[in-house]
Amino acid sequence: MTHILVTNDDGVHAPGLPILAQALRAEGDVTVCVPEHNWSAGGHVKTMHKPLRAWDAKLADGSPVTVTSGAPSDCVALAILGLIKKPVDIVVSGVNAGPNLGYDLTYSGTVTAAMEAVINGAAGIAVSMCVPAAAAELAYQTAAKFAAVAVRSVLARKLPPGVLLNINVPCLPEEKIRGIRVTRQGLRVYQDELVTRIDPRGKPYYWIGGRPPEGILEEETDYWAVSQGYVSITPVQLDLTAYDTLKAMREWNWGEGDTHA
Ligand SMILES: [Mn+2]
Repeated sequence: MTHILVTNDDGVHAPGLPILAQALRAEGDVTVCVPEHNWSAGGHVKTMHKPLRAWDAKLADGSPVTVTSGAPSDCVALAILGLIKKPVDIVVSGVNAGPNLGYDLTYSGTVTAAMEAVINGAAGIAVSMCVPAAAAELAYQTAAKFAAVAVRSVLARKLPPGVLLNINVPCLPEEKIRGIRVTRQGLRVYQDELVTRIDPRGKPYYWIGGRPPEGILEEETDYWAVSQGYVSITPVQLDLTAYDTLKAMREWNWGEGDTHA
């Protein structure tokens, strides 16, 4: 039977977590291993300079969960390297409270957990929901349903090595969702600004604040798809090489070091 590891970056109390785990129980054996607190925008972490702890707990619905003191990517590594005894076939990370579009991927704990899966030889799927609304339980269920669809497709078709799926689901009632769009990564526009304040001892401290990011509405991108009411599924590769630039750079003059001439 397929063994599915469910993790997230919003921590053990995230509303999307038990909903995702429950939806995936129809697809295989589900083990849940998550961070104890919220790591959103925590990026890809490998904890190397302090020990990690892990303990058993229960999710809000009473189902078992292994909680760790590490990051989402640590949870995946811990589980696959032996904390969870049964070999992991596929890691599903989410359902994240908020989208992971465009350059968000480089910040995302949700997506980097799926990257860690791929690095460790399992399949990886990240699932995010676009707007974390207060009464979003139904929307989480819709997102979890699409995660199950993606798990079935990935198990049937297999992804190439080094490739994971990044899924974003609009926060809409299921009947309003127009279907699945396979997309490319789009462009985010961040509106960050530095907020400087003074602490009670008279020293400055800083927040990176600003309005929520927007995006460029280019067709067939992740940002475009969710803005049009589609579920966006983007295949993402861990090979970050800029191939067009690589080709061009071999034509540059590298002086005495040139081996391409
Ligand atoms: Mn998050």
